[in-house]
Amino acid sequence: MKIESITLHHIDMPLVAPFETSFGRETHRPCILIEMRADGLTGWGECVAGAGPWYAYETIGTAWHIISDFLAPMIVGQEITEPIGIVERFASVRGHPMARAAVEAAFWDLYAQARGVSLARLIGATRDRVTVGVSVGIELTLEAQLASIERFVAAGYARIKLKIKPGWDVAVVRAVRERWPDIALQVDANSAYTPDDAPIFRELDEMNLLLIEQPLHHDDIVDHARLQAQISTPICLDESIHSPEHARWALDIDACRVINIKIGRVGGLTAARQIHDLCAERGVPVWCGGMLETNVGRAVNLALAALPNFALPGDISASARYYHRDIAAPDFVLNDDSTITVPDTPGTGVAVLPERLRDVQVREVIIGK
Ligand code: OSB
Ligand code: MG
Repeated sequence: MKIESITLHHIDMPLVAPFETSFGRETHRPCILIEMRADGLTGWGECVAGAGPWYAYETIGTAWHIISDFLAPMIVGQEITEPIGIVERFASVRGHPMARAAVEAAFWDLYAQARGVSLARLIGATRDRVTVGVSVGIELTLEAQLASIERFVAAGYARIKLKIKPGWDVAVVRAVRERWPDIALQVDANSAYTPDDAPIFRELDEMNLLLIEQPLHHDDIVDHARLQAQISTPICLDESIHSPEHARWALDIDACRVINIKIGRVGGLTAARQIHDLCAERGVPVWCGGMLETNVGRAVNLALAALPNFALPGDISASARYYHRDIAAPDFVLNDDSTITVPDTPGTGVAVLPERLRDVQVREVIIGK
């Protein structure tokens, strides 16, 4: 396929409800959509870099710069036959995984469309529905927190992930456990703690959690290994795993017993599959994380989460949990068994709606003709 053009769309999506983590409260989700044209087809990819450098160093601004000034010019006008051709061309770029992943995703969509198969089938999916949970943001009071969880439980989510931060941890988790003694529950600290907080994790260790996600520094594996040795609840790494190499290093020193795979954080679908395969070989379960994606990114997450070693529920909730009007259709809905159906039409299985895109677009640039 000869890549004719790449268009970057910077959009800003109002969230259905504010989403708060240990690094802040967000009411809007900006993102960059990549529109790639080749052979009369159009592929779409979503860049999950945020408004500011809080979850990761990448932002909308850095991703815009890296994609428009470096990545797009490397491939526009080029004949590229396989997704690995994109990965190889980008191999000289250090860092900026979310920028690389977005462009690679648009190519995967094109590639699957050209073959007339769904992305899920193309990458080796073994199921047509994936089990999902919901990542619940921090609320201003315990009462409001319990009420928000209640709404998600009532909506049918069988696994709840609570965001925790210093001062909002043991007591909250205890209250949730008392109210829902048997629900599948896990927590995510987004790197808000230090090794001195080990006593907090020993208390959480008594609360029958599926896992504790990224308790310590966002680039650490050594302190996580020390903490894992003190608790029996599996530590799950999110922020610390930027590539298949990071995954291997972390597993080699027992820094975690579960990995949250996010396509953007690890630099693309190819790398995400490699981490999945490595973890499968080592008997380590993985699950698919989320970045409050639009339906464009969510469709790719669903394809990935349909691989066999995605053994734990993903942070892939129904479209309505995030946005009133998504920029792509169809919306994803939650089935009765806390699953979401994996698209089975060619490509990612979602179509961008031009008029909705126009309503939320901030800027656009075209590279190529
Ligand atoms: O740490 O998993 C995280 C959202 C933005 C940044 C980081 C994280 C999250 C989530 C949301 O937890 C998961 C979702 O998309 O539903
Ligand atoms: Mg996380």
